[in-house]
Amino acid sequence: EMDFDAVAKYSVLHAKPSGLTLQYGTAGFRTKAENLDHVMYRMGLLAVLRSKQTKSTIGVMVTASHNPEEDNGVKLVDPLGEMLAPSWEEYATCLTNAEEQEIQTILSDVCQKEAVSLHQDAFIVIGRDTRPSSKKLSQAVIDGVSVLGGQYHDYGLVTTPQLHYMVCCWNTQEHYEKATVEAYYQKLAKAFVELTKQAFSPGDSHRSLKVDCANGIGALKLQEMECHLPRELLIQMYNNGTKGKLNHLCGADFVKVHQKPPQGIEVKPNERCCSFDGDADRIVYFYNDAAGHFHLLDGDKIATLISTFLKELLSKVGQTLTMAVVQTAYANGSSTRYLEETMKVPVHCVKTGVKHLHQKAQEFDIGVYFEANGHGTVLFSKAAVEKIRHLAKEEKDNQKREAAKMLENTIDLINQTVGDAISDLLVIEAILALKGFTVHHWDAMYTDLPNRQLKIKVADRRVIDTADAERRVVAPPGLQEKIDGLVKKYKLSRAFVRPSGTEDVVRVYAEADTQENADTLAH
Ligand code: NG1
Ligand code: ZN
Repeated sequence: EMDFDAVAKYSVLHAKPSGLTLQYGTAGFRTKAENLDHVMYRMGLLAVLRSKQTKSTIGVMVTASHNPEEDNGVKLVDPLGEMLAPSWEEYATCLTNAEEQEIQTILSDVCQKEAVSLHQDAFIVIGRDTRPSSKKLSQAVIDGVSVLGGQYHDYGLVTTPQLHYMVCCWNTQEHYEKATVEAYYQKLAKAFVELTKQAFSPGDSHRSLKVDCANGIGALKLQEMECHLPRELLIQMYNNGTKGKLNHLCGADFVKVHQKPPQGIEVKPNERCCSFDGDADRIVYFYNDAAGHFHLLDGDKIATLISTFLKELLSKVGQTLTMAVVQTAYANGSSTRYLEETMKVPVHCVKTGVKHLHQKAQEFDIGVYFEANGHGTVLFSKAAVEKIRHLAKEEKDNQKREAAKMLENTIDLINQTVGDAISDLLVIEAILALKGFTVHHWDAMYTDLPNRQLKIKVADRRVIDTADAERRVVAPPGLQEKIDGLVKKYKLSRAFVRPSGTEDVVRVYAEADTQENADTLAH
């Protein structure tokens, strides 16, 4: 039975500001922190129902990722560490916008529709980023969980991908004892050391990497990770949160959108640098060349590096596992072309939002997915993992067995639940070390087409409707024809518009043969 009196009593303590409506978007709820207390409480309630229904541990992460420090947000994490199922996103929106007296009815409706058995136990794991508002907001989540009799574990300060990983551990019988942040570091460090065994030889000079931590949680957690890593990898951290403001003039989103280095870090020519975002689920690399020109190595470059590496290993192992790269419309046209034509790797384009990429990537033995903004990971099918583990142990041919072992360590180094800046960093550093690549070698795999992204405020962004993985507008009528007309004026050009799922803006993307043309086309 649900204790409706208690639900009602606590709902008053977490009152909804009147007139406020919010939507569970691509990354959960996001808005100014002061408007989120009731959302947190209600997501605590909903997480309990989802946990009872799935008979699994559910995660609740309090963060607004790359958004300003004054913002915050919350998302629910489903049993295997993946994003919340779409039907439940609707319940989340409905519950969040309900008036206090409607809450009970909505909870009852969800229980009925989803056949939630109320006597089932519920277990919720909670995490939060370093925003000043996050502690109090996560306490509101705990209130919601507790009022419905749910049990919980509060991981406190963790990166978003760490929380996803914990949820997955709790729900995988054999692994639930590994549901600690310390075990996460140990697993990654072990895989990294074994994977890079052949790369670092004694007496080698250090491979150094400068990391812009966006003044966020990534700084704390990378510091903890670093204690477990071999000394050959020299990580220097900047924007560690002791001075600057979260995501302000720094972080992966800033670097990607502005196409320039973050503040707070001195970038010497040809030095390899990277930026995390505010909750450390995104990473982009960058460097300045000898002439002082800035080069960005975004999610597309990362996907290319990783898929090239995996393809080489697969051919050494002599296995015909299916592999594909999944991108969105924001992927640079050059990357798609390079993957398809030079690497002969199939590429699929899906709608923006991690859940769409994740879902598509699950269709292959090995599915590499990255958004251009640096969010991504690699998924290995259960069958592929079993095959690779078997070969790594039993294969008689030395070379094949060694390649299988490297694949096995790569699998262990990757956080398959969601994009993870720390794990991605280690995968990239391992591959660069093994290949003896400088950041310039990596960058030279292909040359990005000049591009521009803009965001525009309109009265109602929902009037824009798109099709074909958001690459074409179907409403309002006439808009696509206008875009087509403009695109025709430039060489190597492409452009599209779509309403953002996380901000009240319309996003415009354009690429063309020169930066000037890309800019003019976008504008
Ligand atoms: P929206 O606001 O729907 O474009 C943005 C990013 C997505 C994804 C989500 C979730 C771009 C163009 N869009 O979505 O890729 O990361 O935020 O954080 O980068
Ligand atoms: Zn993020």
